[in-house]
Amino acid sequence: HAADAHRTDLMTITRFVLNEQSKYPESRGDFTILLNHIVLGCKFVCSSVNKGEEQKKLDVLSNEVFIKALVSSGRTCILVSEEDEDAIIVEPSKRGRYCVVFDPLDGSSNIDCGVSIGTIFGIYMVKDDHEPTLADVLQPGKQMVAAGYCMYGSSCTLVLSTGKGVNGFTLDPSLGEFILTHPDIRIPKKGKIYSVNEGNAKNWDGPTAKYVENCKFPKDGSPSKSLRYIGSMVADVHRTILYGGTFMYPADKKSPSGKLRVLYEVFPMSFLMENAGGQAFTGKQRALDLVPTKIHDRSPIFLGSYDDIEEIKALYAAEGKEE
Ligand code: P6P
Repeated sequence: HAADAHRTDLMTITRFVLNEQSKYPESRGDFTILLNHIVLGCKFVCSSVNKGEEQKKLDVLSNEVFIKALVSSGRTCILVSEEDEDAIIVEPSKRGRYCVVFDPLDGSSNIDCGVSIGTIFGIYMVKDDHEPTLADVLQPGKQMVAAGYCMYGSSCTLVLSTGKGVNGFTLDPSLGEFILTHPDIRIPKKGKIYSVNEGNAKNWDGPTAKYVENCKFPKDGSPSKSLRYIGSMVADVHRTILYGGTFMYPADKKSPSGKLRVLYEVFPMSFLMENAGGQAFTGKQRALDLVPTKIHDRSPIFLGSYDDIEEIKALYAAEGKEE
């Protein structure tokens, strides 16, 4: 009967978050309402991706759906989307205390060939109801109260952290609910996989080149690591958090700040990694300590298994000493 009990448990993402929030007497359920609107956006994108909508429309459609869902939640005051040059300041009558930074459809260039893509989001909370300004979102990632992604692939999986661990939920299309399927995700302490675009190798700096070399020709005689690179951040990060190893988008001579965006790619994935027992490093510092100066800033990123990232940090520290 255990399986049946589990089946009738119906731990939906809403119930799960309500349970979590009930530990905070002062919480008025605002976060749960906000999350429900993010979940609504994810359900819409999931059904559109599965209908095989073509990329152009889907990019724009997803962005509009998330903006409308977030504004109508009445719980947000600033939105930053990968698709919009400027931040969106929510009209006063609909304002709440949360700032949401998001990429509505990350990796969308992969849509037409069926590779998994995803929505990535991070949530900050403003302290009071002052007139919102960019300063409310130009905050280090460690100030986020929650972060997550929804991967649209063979199934639709939403992975979320509110700062106390990481949990995964899978959309049950017959119920239209995200059901808890991956409770308390912990990334393996060390992995056997590295994930990077080797096509950029000629432009890498010393420490990155050395780390990748060690993955392929281990000095300690251990087996070589496997290279897995999908080219869709949500898919590469999802594999990394479940199987272990590293995902890297390093700086290179052509792009000294790397390619990935701080607010809605680097910070949410770093927040999840740390909450799953892993690490996230920029090559210079802990990723979540970074203070963005502009809403579309980029940063190099090395994230994944705790011990593997330690190796990368040691290589950068050694380079620092050589200089
Ligand atoms: P490259 C997709 O375009 C994306 O923003 C991320 O999802 C992905 O990790 C990265 O860029 C891939 O970039 O340069 O390796 O094609």
